[in-house]
Amino acid sequence: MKNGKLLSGDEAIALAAWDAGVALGAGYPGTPSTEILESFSELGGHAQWSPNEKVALEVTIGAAFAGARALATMKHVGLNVASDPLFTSAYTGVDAALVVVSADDPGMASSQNEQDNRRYAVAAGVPMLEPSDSQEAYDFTLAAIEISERWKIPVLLRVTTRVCHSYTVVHPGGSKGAPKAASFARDIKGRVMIPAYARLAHRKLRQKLAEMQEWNESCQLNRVVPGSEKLGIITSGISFMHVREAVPEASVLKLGFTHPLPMKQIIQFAKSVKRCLVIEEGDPYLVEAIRAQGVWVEGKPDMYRFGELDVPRVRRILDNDVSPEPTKPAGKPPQLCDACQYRIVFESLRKRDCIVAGDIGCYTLGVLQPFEAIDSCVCMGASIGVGLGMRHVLPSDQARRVVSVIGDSTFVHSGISGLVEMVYNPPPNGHVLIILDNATTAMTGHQEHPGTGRSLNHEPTNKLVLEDLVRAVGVKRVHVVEPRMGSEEFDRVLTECLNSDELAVIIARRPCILIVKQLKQYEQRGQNCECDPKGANVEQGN
Ligand SMILES: Cc1ncc(C[n+]2csc(CCOP(=O)(O)OP(=O)(O)O)c2C)c(N)n1
Repeated sequence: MKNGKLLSGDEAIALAAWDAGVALGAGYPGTPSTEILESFSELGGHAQWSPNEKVALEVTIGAAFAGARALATMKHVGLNVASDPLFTSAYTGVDAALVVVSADDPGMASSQNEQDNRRYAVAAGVPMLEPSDSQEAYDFTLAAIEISERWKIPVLLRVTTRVCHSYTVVHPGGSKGAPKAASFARDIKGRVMIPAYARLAHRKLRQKLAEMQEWNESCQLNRVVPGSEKLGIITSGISFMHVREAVPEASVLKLGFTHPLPMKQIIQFAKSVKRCLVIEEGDPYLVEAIRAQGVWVEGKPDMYRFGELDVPRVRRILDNDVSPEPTKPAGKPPQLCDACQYRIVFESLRKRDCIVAGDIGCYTLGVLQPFEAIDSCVCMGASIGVGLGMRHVLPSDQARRVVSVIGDSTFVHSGISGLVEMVYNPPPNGHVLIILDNATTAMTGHQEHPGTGRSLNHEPTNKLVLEDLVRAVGVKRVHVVEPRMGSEEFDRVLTECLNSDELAVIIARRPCILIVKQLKQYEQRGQNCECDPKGANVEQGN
């Protein structure tokens, strides 16, 4: 353990970014990625939460265009939001390193789906690295910086929950050269993606990928663990750890640089063993790519596509065991805190038998007993569009019961354009939107967002005042209400809005009970703390 540090994968990525002189880290919170930027900030790095992942990636693309090393972090579904700039930044390339961390959540410990973002590397045409533990999270972040600067291209660092949150020893060191000073160099054809320039850029991208593939054939990011000639396993990421424990005698080709794949090395390995199996979590990404080369390798039965792998599951795959798996004991279901103000909102919605288009955050727990007061939840921001769609087509007696419910961080993330839609295409009976403003991003561990008026490290910054924004968009009926036990006010306002046939926004404002103490500390530190639930002390952003 000499000189070693016990770090989570997220902390190791942050440390590598710090050691490599990354000038800017931007992201949007999301399990299991959140701690990367928080750790980077604690180390002294310039880290900031953006309103959403698309903006975070764009900000880091700008930094990398300007010659500074940059890091964008997000959970897997965040990359859906950021995919538009991702695809075209593969064409534009970058001047200094840009590392894009996609933290995937196989098994959905805390997500709405278990998409496998290795597919994004192929679709966007960006190189991808997949670490298996914290040491590799550190080393591969440095390698991603090196690759990014060598080929002038954003690199996807794809991690999963177990890598992000497990603690293993890291020996830091080996930084890939000092960063150069940021400086703008004009490159109009390379950066301005009008079709004439983009056509050239696409060809250049394919050329870079071909070169990287060749380099990958002999690079140190992939390695063979010698073993039995009877059984060979091709694997990557956390699955490598499970494989080593489940079958220590097998030969293993451990892939670290997983797009573009080192196909010659893979084929050579597959041919060197009697039985060759691919063990991978999630989609059959590796197995399909290898079989497309005309090489037969065994994959896993489809039942193991769902959820995380572990050592017993790897053993079952090896035995081709498709019998039902033992069921895990059910955990205690989550619930809203006893004193959570959302309880008042959901009781009121339930009482009125509202049809609730919901969203993602702590408040999604309103779907469970005793409320069962959420009727849909698709992705961040969808509550508004989905609610409007229902209002447009339902008969008016039902349409009038439709309410959209969204949290404050989620509203800023992707609800604002839904609000514009609400004003631009109002349904015949209007619509009611409730913004649950608890002054934080509670779900992911109480991160700041533009509506709190505090930056990532809780320092005061300009504040987005939600009611001003809603009015500016054109909503006339705007209520700011403090939901409190024993008070009828929220209930009364909701009834009024539902009966009005107008477009209405109710901002239910009361700080999350779990951060009341911190908010007081920020206030005492003379920071811009907006705790007044009625909005009486609302400070205009400047
Ligand atoms: C695209 C995307 N990014 C991030 C997340 C992770 N996430 C889910 S809800 C949420 C925000 C919750 O904050 P807020 O809307 O304020 O509700 P609260 O939890 O405070 O009630 C985040 C960051 C996600 N599910 N999808």
